[in-house]
Amino acid sequence: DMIRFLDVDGILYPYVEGADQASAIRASADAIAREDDIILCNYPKSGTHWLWEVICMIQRGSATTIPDIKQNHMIEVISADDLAAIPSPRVLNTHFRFSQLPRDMIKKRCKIVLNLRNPKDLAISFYNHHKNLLNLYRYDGKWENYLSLFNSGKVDYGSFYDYVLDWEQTIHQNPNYPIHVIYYEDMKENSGAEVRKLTKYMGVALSDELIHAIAEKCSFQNMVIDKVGFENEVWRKMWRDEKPLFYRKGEVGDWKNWFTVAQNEEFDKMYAKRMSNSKLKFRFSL
Ligand code: PPS
Repeated sequence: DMIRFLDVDGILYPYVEGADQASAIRASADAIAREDDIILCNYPKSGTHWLWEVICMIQRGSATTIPDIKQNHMIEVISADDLAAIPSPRVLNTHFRFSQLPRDMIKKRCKIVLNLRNPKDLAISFYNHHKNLLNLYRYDGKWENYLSLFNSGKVDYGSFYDYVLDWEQTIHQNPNYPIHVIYYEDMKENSGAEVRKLTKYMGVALSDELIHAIAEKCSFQNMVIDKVGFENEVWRKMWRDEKPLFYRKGEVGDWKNWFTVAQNEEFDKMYAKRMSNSKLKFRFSL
C-alpha cells in the first residue's frame, strides 16, 4: 500500500523513470524570469489545468482552446532551455511554495495566482490520481487506507496543511507583494465573476462577452473534450490504460460519495487542529 516517490531535500515528488529530476528540481531555483511572467501556484489536484487554460486565454484575449498543456510550462518539470524557449508572455505553473520559487521571479515581481481547493475533494482527486491516473506511482491501495497518507502529508509536495499555511504566512509577511488568491469552489459557483477578477489582477481589459466566453470555454464539460490530443507522448506513456484522466469529475463535494462518517470525523478533527488560527476559509460544498 505504498506510493512510490522521489525524495528531494525532504519533499516528495512523482518518480519519473530515467529522468534526472533531482537536478531539474534544484536547478529551477535559478531559472531566469521575465517581468511579464505569470505564475500559477497550486497544491496538486486543485484545478491547475483549468486555471492555466483560463489565464492563457485571458492573456491572449481569445476564448479558443490552448494547443498545449500546462505540464510543458511547469517550473519544476521542464529544463532551463525549454523554459527559455517559451515565447512571452509566459503562463508558468508549479506546485512549489513561495520559498521554492525561482528567486529571479520574486526579484522581478512576477504576478502570482494562488489557486486553492477544499482538502476533502483534494484527497479524493489525489487518491484517484495516485491509483488510476499515473502508473509511475505503482500504487494500488484502498481508499480506506489512503486518507491517513493524505492527512500526514505522505504525498507529492507534502502536507496540504503545511502548503496552505506556508502560503498564508507568505501573504502575511509580504503585504507589498500582491498575490491573487482564487478558490476552485468560487470558480465552480461563478466562473464569470472569478475570470473578471483575474483580468483585473492581470491588468487586461476584456469585454463582458469575452470574459463569459472564456469561462464557458473552460467549463469541465468543454475542456474534457477540447483538450484531448494535446497531451504529448511522454505524458501519455505515464497514464494507466493510456487514458487521460486529468479530467475526472470536476465537482465540488464529490468527497461525500467516498468519506465514511468515521473518516469525516477524523478529517474534521485534523482540519480544526491545523486551520484553527488560519484566515483561509474553505467551502466543502456549494
Ligand atoms: S494536477 O494533476 O495536479 O495538475 O491536477 P489539477 O489540474 O490541479 O486538478 C485536477 C482536478 O481538477 C479538475 N478539473 C476541473 N474542474 C472543473 N472545471 C474544469 N474545467 C476542470 N478541469 C480539471 C479535474 O477533474 C480534477 O478534479 P477531480 O475532482 O479529480 O475531477
